[in-house]
This record gives sequence, C-alpha cells and structure tokens, in this order.
Amino acid sequence: MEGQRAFDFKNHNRGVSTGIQWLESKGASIASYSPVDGNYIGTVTAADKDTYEAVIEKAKAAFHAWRQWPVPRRGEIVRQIGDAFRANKTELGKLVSYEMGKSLQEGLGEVQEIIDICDFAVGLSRQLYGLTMHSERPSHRLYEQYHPLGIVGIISAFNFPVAVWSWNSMLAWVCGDVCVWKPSEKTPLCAVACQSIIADVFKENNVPEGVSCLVMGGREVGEWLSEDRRIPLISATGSTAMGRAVGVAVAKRMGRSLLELGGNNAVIISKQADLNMALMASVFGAVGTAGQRCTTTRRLIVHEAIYDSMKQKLVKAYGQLRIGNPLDRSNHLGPLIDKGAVEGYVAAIEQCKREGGMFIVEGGVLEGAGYESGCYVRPCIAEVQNHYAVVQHETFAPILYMMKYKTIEEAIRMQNDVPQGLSSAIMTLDLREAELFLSQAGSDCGIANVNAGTSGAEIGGAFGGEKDTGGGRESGSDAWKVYMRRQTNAINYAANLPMAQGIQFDL
Ligand code: UN1
Repeated sequence: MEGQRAFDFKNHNRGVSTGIQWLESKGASIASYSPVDGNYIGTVTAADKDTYEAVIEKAKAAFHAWRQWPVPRRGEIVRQIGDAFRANKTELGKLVSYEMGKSLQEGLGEVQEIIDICDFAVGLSRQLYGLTMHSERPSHRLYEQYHPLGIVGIISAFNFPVAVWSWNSMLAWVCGDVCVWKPSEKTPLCAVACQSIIADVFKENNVPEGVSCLVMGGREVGEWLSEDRRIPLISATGSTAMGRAVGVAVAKRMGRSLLELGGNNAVIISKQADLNMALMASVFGAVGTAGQRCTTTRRLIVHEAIYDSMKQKLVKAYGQLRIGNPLDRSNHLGPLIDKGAVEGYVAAIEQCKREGGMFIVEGGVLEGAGYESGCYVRPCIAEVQNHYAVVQHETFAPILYMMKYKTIEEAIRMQNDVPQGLSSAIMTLDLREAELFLSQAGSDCGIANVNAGTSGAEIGGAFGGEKDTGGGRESGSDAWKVYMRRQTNAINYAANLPMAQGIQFDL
C-alpha cells in the first residue's frame, strides 16, 4: 500500500491520460485557482481532437482485453484502488477542500465515498446476477445475462470532483467497461490526483492502458463524448441545461445516458416534528458545501403552527455560522467555487426581492481579511411563495427559501411542485404523515427521507432523481445494470424445433 503523498501540481501540465501514461496535447491550458485564498494551484492541458481520438482508440482496444478478465479479478483491482484511496485519504481530502472549497470534513467524506463504493464494487464482482426463467417451449432453457457494455464516458461536476467519478468508474470497471472521464474544468487537479493514485495500482497489476482515461476540457470535449458513437453510455452529472444537451446528443445516436442533474430539494417540517432535529437537518442541508450539492436543502415547507418558532430558531442558528477557510475545522462553510457562482448568488437574491421575497437572514458577499478570493458569501433565508421563478430554479448557493403550509397534502403538493425531483425529506414523528409522504401519493423524488435531511446520501442506495433531475441512478443497489448490456438466451436441447406461441411450421 502506498503511503500518503502531498500533491504538487506546479509545472505538471497534465490533462490527458490513458491510465498510466500522460499524453501530449495542443489543447488549451486550464489554470486552477483555489476559491479558498485565490492562489494558483496548477495548470492542466485540455484534450485537442487528435489526442481525444488517440484516447478513444486506446480505450476501445483496452476494452477487448479488459472484458476477458474474470470479474472477481477486476474486483481485485478495485479492492486495491480502495486501499490506495485509504492511504491517500488525508491528502486527497485536503486537496478537494482546497481546490473546490468545501469543508475539510466534507472533503474527507468525499474520499470516504470513493472507498465505500470500491468496497461495494468488490462485492458486486462476485454477483452481477442475471435471472433464469422457465421456458414455454419443451426442452428449452431460458435465461438472461449481463455483458460488459464498452466505453463509458463520465462527465462530472466541480461540487463532487472525485466521488461522482468513482461511483461510475468503480462499477463500470467491475462490469468490464473502460472509462473516459471528463472532469469539471473548475476542479481539474482533483482529477489528476485520482488518476495518479490509480495509475500506481494499474501499473502493479498490468492493467491494460486505456481502461481509465482522462480527457480534460470544457463544453467542446463534452460534445465530442456525447456525439461519439463509439461510447455506448454517457454518465453526466451537472446542471439541467448541460444534461439536456448531453441527453439529446446521446439520444440522437441511440446511445444510453445516465443523467444526474439539478435538484430543488425541500424539507417538510411538520408540527409533529422534533424541532431541534429538524433545525440541524435543515441548516446542514442548506449551508453544507456552501449550498453547492445537488442534494442541498433549498426549500423549507413549515407547518403554520410552528412556523414562527422555527423561524426564530433558524435566525439564531444562522447567527452562529462561521464562514471562512474550509481547511480550518472551526468553520462551518467555505467559499463558493468561483466569482461566477458569486454573481449567480447575488442575482438570485435580487430576483427573489423583486418577486416579493422577504429576507429574514440577509445575504451578502464577504470582504476583508480571510475573504480575499472574493468567493465567500453569507448564507441567507428568505420567506417566499413556492411559485416564484427564483424558487423554481436551482441556484447553486446557500440561499434557503421558507414557506408555510396548513395541511400535509398541501405540503406534499408544494414539495412536488417544482421542475426537479432529486431529494426530499419530512421531519415528523407522526406515522401517518411519514407513510403518506413515502407513498405513491407522496414525494415524487428519487430520494425521500423521514427525519433525515435531503443531503448526505449513502453510496449503498441508488442515487438520482426524476423529472429535470434526469432520471438516472448511480452508485448502489442495482445501478450497475446501466453499465452492462443485457442479453436473453434461449437454448434448445430437443431433437426438433418447438416454437413459441404454439406456432407449427412444417416444410
Ligand atoms: C452531488 O451533489 O452531485 O448525497 C452528489 C449527497 C452526497 C452526494 C451528492 N453523497 O449529498
């Protein structure tokens, strides 16, 4: 097992890789600056068309070798990768925190998600079950099996710069696929670090070059991937606008896409809730990762009987939040990813005010010592109506919208009445309310929790959501199936040819 390393990216100029080797590219330079202090971290090179072609051809060739490896042997590689991430957890967690801006605890938590999905994938490598069924034809055996799919294109977002890649790649590798990863150009060095960590494992085990490819770049590289008929599956995480473009391009060529897009997640707080628990879940859900998770709590739907007391508790709790360097454990939240995100936050606050929103905790951009990067903002809370355009839209920032309800049916309607459908929660000790919320007439989201917040899902469950969230499921449960092609097989061991549906055919 390799020891922890300190990542140093100065003068590396890396960006395109087929696993162990780094490829020369004439693509644009992408410099990474930390939102924590505005300092330069390093530069990578985007893929140009020629290097992209070389990568895809390498991946294609690697697939033919990799798919022949017995599945538990591929699982063994993933087991070793999990150990490599265990050994590098502290350093990688720090890098995630520094390049992306989330708290160190959350950076470490993200690396933990990699380790967890590796363990999950290793178990899966002894499973990947198909079904057998009874044939209607005499002397026939009927079953279905799962085969590797081919190249999986992974487009990931800045907010989970390493975990989301791992949910996809660890499952894909066990399934016998090879991966081409386009990370966010806002967090390229986290991707370089992951690629370097797995390269050591691949080298030791003679894993074919091409099984894990990295193609740095912006929208253009995403388009190459989406339009590429050699890539049967594109898994994309990010905004709904990005996902719509990817989904259309992939569908046009009859490819498969796994989309994990925006959320507009609400917590319903019943008058039967444990209010302290509701408070904790809401505040962590709203300000964790500075409001930049797709599972972030964006809306609180609060029963009228406890609305005022909840409001007071929230104002008090927000008053205690410490905003600053996320690597300092005493701070609750760090910066937004960049100044563009700060502009989006400011614009949403202005729009909210224009639409009639009343701020009970005011927002604002922080200035002065410790905030030199210009990316630190104050988490804020506004009282709103659910139908406001700004409330219907996902703004990737710590703005929490609060609204009142009278009946549980009304609360569920409000919770569902947004374009997105990722995560949802109800805080209640009332069994009837909880079960209604989880029923077919309840939450329409991919994730629905009771007395647990909207964010912080475990890797063991399938992760994703409905409507504008894109419909895909990643990570646990049977999400692996999307990474494989399914085949139904009928085997006739009779001396004649019995046909289905009772058809007689004689010559
Ligand atoms: C994301 O924001 O894209 O459930 C993923 C959570 C994390 C994953 C979020 N485990 O909040």
